[in-house]
Amino acid sequence: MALDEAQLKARIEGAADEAALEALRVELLGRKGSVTEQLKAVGELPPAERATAGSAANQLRLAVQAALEARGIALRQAQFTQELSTPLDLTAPGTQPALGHRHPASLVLDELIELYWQMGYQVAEGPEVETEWYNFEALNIPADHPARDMQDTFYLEEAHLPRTHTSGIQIRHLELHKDELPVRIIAPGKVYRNEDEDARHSWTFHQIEGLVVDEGISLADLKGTLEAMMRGILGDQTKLRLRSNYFPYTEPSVEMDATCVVCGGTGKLGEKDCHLCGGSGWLELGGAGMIHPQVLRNIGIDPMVYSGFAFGFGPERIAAIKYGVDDVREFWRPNFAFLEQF
Ligand code: FA5
Repeated sequence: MALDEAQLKARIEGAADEAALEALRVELLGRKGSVTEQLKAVGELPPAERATAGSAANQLRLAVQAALEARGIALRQAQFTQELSTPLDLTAPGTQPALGHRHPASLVLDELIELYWQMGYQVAEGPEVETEWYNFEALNIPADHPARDMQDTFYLEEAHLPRTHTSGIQIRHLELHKDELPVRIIAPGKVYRNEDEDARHSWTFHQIEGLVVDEGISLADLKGTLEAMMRGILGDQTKLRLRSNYFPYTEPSVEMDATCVVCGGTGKLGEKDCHLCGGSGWLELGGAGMIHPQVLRNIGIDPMVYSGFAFGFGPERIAAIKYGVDDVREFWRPNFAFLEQF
């Protein structure tokens, strides 16, 4: 039976909402819809009737499509007008977007930068992918030197590597500023090593490098600077110790330790050795020393006139002490319950 166009249009115009309109679209124009069926039936008519019936069925399909579209627009407009006329409740509570926050290593770095800034230091930066020259050779560590084993890493193409420490920034900065001495900088950044990870070692961590070059700089200046920094960031209750050490780019060299946060400096937890400090009672925070004369010569600075000191600290170790964290690997795990405490 032929469908009545006027009747169909009336039904479409009476659709109360978009869901009813969609149901009607399926009923009429869907794969088994009545308008679709009427179009399909044209092919079964005697050839003489096909042209007239086909054109009528097609016209009906177009009219139904246009009516569906027009009703859709009218329904959406009505909804929009209604939304606009609904009064806005300005007192309704808003939805608070979740804000990120600083990572504990960044908090410590920011505090250190502030402390050094007060002491007159400037912040310098260097690339995370470093050349062998700046990471090792300019620091008095040639290719065959056993000191390379202290900082194992993987190599990229053409003598480049993810930097193993921030000490290359000393060289980069001095090359640029050797004619503007004295210099006083700190250089914070991320570093990478091939480490057997444990509670004190992760394979990605931060360092903050310090460098001072001037006439008449001595080990006493270095010691005073380190103590001022440690008191500033960890408070007077933390005990510090300097012990002699070896770095190819400083002479003499020292290592700086603070009392372990987990065992309180005893090295023991009950009968067992403390898992964080390994039983020593101390936590190594950084290395330092007076810049080796050869390093100054490599850059073109006369070591008979100028001397200086450098140091490099691990902010994660400082954060571990400051916040009582017993495993530095936590800082690099995607553990929000842990990170959101800071
Ligand atoms: C150095 O990297 C020297 N470049 C430091 C230095 C600078 C010496 C300037 C002299 C002059 P070391 O490998 O000890 O030294 O690392 C320095 C500090 O980085 C350590 O004391 C520790 O706090 C931190 N650190 C080292 N390895 C790791 C690690 N795998 N995970 C977390 N922190 C680390």
